[in-house]
Amino acid sequence: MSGRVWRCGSRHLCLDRPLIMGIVNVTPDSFSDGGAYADAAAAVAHAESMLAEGAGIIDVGGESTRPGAAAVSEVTELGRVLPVVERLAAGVGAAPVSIDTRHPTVARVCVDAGASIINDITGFRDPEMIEVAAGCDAGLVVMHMLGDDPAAMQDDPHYDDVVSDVAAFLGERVAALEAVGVDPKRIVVDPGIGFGKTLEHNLELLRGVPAIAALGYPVLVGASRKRFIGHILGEEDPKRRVAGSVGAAAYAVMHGADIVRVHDVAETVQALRVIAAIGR
Ligand code: HH2
Repeated sequence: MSGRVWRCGSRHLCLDRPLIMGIVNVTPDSFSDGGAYADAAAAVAHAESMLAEGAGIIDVGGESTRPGAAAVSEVTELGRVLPVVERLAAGVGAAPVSIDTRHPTVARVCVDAGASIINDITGFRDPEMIEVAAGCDAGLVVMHMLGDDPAAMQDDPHYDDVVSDVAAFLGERVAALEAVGVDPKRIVVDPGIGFGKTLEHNLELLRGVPAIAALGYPVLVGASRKRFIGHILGEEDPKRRVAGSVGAAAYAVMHGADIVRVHDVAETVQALRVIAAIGR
């Protein structure tokens, strides 16, 4: 193992090879798989099959953040994700579980229940989220979202220069975490594909992965099945954007992403294995 590791509680995830984060949306309304895994047993079974296919992390979310999705209370969100986190974290030789939430109580309870990573789409802007991060040892995904309201983020997004604006935001959020004593080795940054971005912003951010990586933290990219892929392909149905998503993940990895967050694990594993074989 090289020196490149992501510290997530007692785990040290090796970043010598790209890691795949498999998505489990325990929601009725996620943009591409809403309702499919809303029940805990279905969500756990889906996670187990993604692990068997080669996912190194399972990301569990209980709130859809697609533009226009209904906000959910913390109680509802916790009721969705906690049984899934508990069951996955208790599995023998369990893979790391990430909790995808912007709500401090949900993050804290799930870490206590065994989640090793907090994935906050608002980049730990909430002071209570910073407290939760400082009070635990979990890995942290610090993501960029334009503004703080997913319902409004796609209303005419503007940047001076999207790559440098996003990098500056991520640098500032990481500094806020380190200022309260968070170990930099716990931190991963994410440009937040689709979170307050036009098609061209998303493409610039993918091209800009090396500039995001220059911040000095591992980079996570989540492009899977997103609308920009639909725009490029003229494909309305997110489930029919798999090959396009694999293309985006492959591009991201070839330009320095360490972790890709995906719905389609088996297909992404295939692509990354071929890229690794050629690269060697
Ligand atoms: N994208 C989504 C949710 N969480 N977390 C990170 N770190 N990066 C991302 O790009 C990201 C994320 C949105 O995708 P999905 O979970 O599939 O949809 P929904 O928000 O509708 O549940």
